[in-house]
Amino acid sequence: MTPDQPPGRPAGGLISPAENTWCPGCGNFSIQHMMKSAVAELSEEEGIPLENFVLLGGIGCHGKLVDYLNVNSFYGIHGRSVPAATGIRLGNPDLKVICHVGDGDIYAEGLDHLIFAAKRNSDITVIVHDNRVYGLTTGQYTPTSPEGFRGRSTPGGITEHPLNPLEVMLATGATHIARGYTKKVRHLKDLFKEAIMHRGFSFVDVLQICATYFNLTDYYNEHAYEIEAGEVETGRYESALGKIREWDYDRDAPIPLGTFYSVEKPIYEEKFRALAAGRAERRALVRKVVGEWR
Ligand SMILES: Cc1ncc(C[n+]2csc(CCOP(=O)(O)OP(=O)(O)O)c2C)c(N)n1
Ligand code: SF4
Repeated sequence: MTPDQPPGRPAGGLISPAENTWCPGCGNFSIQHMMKSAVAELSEEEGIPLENFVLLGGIGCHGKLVDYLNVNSFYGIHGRSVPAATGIRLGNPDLKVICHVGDGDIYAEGLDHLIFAAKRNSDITVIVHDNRVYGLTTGQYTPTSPEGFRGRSTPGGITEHPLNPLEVMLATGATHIARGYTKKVRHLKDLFKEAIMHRGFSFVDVLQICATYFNLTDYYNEHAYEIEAGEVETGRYESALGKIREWDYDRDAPIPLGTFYSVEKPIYEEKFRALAAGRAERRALVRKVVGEWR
């Protein structure tokens, strides 16, 4: 962000001048523009200064988003941006910390970090660009690729069943769980805003079109539908689980989009700070030890 942008006001300059190298038709464009709009609108509506948004990227096509938006940002290593996000949020409670991760990045290399951030109810937002393929490395299968998927590393088709990431998140303690689709952009923006404003661990799996290695546009257009108000009781675990299980990322079935689960619970960063408060002696000792190693 440039220093002359006034805090708290959406700026036209939220798209950075970095050269964009995504393929034509890539769903990442929708995510980029809807995140830009979500940040700008939340800044205006909620009075959040633009410099209080922090984006983290994983490694892959998805991660480039953090270069393309003119907002404070940080690249994690492959699958490891989530613990860095928790650290940033722990260090500064005023920040809105948003991770943009890939399905290979976070459901394979980084799954442990995702699970533990959800378990802790860390007050961060995780947006998964779920194109169900490793895009940047040219088309290998990921944990959400459907059974039989023929990719560069599996020309005979994979013999594994995909995992349902929403079910994993519900089981491990995420307090806000949603799914969007890159062809339903207004809906996607609303999901982003809701997730960012949720207090606690919020998770949005975005069905993202990879135009080059796994283009599921026709399939999603035919199967995806928006959940209507009252169709799921978002405060009730069993109701959310029933809706989440309508589609298992494999079989032919209607694909619900929207918010499945949203509850308030104490957040990790506050509990941790409360624990550390009043331990001045210990903090001084830590500083002394760190100082000796400098
Ligand atoms: C630990 C580690 N393993 C493998 C790689 C190589 N690598 C870089 S990007 C990538 C695939 C990224 O796929 P995904 O997370 O699905 O993101 P996409 O490119 O589809 O957005 C891999 C395997 C790496 N950088 N680090
Ligand atoms: S390979 Fe797929 S995910 Fe990567 S930029 Fe191209 S269309 Fe997008």
